[in-house]
Amino acid sequence: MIRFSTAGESHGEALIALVSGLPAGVPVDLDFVNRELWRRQQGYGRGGRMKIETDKAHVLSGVRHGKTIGAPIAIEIVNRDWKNWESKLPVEAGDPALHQAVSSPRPGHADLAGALKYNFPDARYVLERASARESTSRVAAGALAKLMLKTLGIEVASHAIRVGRVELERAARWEEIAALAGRDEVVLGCVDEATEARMKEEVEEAARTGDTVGGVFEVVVHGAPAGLGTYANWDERLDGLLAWAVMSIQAVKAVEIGRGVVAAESFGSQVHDPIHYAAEANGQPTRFTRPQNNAGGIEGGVSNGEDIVVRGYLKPISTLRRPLESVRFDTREATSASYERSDICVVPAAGVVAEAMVALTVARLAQEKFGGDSAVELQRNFAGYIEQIRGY
Ligand code: EPS
Repeated sequence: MIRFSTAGESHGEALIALVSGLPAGVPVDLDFVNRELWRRQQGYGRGGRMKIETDKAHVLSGVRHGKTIGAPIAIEIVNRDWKNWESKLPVEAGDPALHQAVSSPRPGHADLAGALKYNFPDARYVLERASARESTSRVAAGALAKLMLKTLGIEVASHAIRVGRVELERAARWEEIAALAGRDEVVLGCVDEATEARMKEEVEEAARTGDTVGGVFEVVVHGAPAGLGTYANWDERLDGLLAWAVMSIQAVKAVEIGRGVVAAESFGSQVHDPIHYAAEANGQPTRFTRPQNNAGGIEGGVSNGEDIVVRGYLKPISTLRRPLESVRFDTREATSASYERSDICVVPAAGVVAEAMVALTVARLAQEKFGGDSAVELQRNFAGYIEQIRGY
């Protein structure tokens, strides 16, 4: 079963992703992995750090001759910024005079809670690990999960549906969302050009005023069969697992499955997706069809064969150029929060991170259901199940 963990600090030497449990024989396209890392760095409103970094996956183990071998995969992504921090954040004791303290905590960031918890005199070490730079490792791990899912015909994509006050007011088709990943210039990752232009204005306003702006991204899983996850146990429900995975992303403050938020203020007759029956449904291996997908492809904690739809709600980044009120750690005097540099908006980048987290979750549940130590075995088991559903 896929498991993964990450290591590394924002201004340390490198970030690490350790992924184990992938079956042997999954083709690993390094250009694809690096393209995913590139996508995470894009978007209008990203900060100065993205001009320094060109994230590249250096695979140390578990992949030979372009395929997984069933052994743990270690990936290193070097921090180019490290050369500016080597003496300030040494592994050895180093020179305390070079320590670059984060002297007043930023409201909304982990700074204060982290310093209290770990008994640090300032927030330097807190931000080093709490920073969303860690999400680079998640994207590398998620790219491997996507490559495994691809062998089963399952794809994952994302798009921006809100930046600040600007919302996408029409439905987006899967083809439009999937096509965004092929764009060589990412603005805000919205399928609608006019809406994207208004989203850009929202970011411009925040930039002008020294502020930051949040938003909402939507992740869609296309081609997943009915039957992933289960209602049998609370901790095996697909919706619960996806919510956990997406909520764990830095700056995500709410997660929605399908139209969950609107559903809460609607009557049941307006919300639930009618069930129809057709001899053949869009080439999908089911004959039950749904004219709409408010459930986001999950009913009772189980995938129902429709696209799986997960939304993440992002707070505005908590590092503001026009800092908020804070207090000095050392003297307890009132001051403004520390500021080095920051992003203004990260909605499309967070969508890429969420794709990774969703892909890792769906890949794990697919492995749980279909098993297999090799890609061949996994695909055979998967095909057998699809055949079963087709004959239902
Ligand atoms: C990030 C790199 C960081 C931040 C950002 C995410 O780089 P630096 O701190 O050197 O500017 O830009 O981190 C945060 C949003 C945060 O709150 O810490 C990245 O690679 O995504």
